[in-house]
Amino acid sequence: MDQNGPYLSVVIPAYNEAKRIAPTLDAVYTYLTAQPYSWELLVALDGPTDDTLRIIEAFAVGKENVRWLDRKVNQGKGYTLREGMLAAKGQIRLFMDADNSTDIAHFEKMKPLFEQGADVVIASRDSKDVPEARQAVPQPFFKRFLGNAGNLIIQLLVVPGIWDTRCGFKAFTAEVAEQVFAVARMNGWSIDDEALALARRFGYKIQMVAANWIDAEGTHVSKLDYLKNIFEAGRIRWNLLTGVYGRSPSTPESPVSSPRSPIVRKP
Ligand SMILES: Nc1nc2c(ncn2[C@@H]2O[C@H](COP(=O)(O)OP(=O)(O)OP(=O)(O)O)[C@@H](O)[C@H]2O)c(=O)[nH]1
Ligand SMILES: [Mg+2]
Repeated sequence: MDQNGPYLSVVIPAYNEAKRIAPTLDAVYTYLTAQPYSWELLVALDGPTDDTLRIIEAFAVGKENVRWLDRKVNQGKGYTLREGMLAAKGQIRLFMDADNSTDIAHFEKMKPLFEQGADVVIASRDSKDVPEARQAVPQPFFKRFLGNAGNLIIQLLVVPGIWDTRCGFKAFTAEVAEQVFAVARMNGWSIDDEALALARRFGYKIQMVAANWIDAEGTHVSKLDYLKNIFEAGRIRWNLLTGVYGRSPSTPESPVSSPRSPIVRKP
């Protein structure tokens, strides 16, 4: 492992994924072991109440590039993702969903963009963002409808010009990840919108690749979350307006005290 850390860190925020995570870990591990570059796989947990941790412990045995962190108390995708993206050591830090709904091979479209100097590359499921984007297995109608409605407010307040800010497959250079996730504050689903708004606020460009989305059975998103998204978009806008995040990475008015207690690595 090169002293600047591995080339790629794959971070998977996961909560109660006993039914979905094992095939994803297999697919990601198989893909990464076939790559010419160095890598690590980091699962970010926050106190799953099902078998998720035992499945990861069993999977990680004898695999040196596979580790996890466990915050023990459920705080939300955002909170745990921040921890994961700051604990990761990769020069490129990619986060993806535990249900592999945008599979790891999509990184192949991102890698050349990073080689050309990209700061942030995200996958989009919306053909208004990237014409080739498609939902091979579309999300249920209510999710698409509420998601699109929510997106209009997110574009208005937080991330103009991006029609799908929520596809669980986004990559950042280490420099951007360190700055964005150190000051981000959203503990829930709005972390994706906040991270994109912060990357822009700090002067970084966001590039997009087409997702071939295969919606997986099961979701942690409740109908109430769609309402929460609107309030959180307002909070992010307010934080941006009132300088909570600062204008540049080095001057956040009030850095978030992210409790970085020691990471639970492999026993
Ligand atoms: N650590 C942690 N991860 C979470 C939490 N809630 C959701 N996640 C993870 O976030 C990822 C996305 O969750 P899903 O339930 O697949 O959400 P989804 O319905 O696909 O949402 P969309 O991607 O917007 O369609 C998965 O890896 C989840 O395990 C949480 O409270 N804590
Ligand atoms: Mg999903």
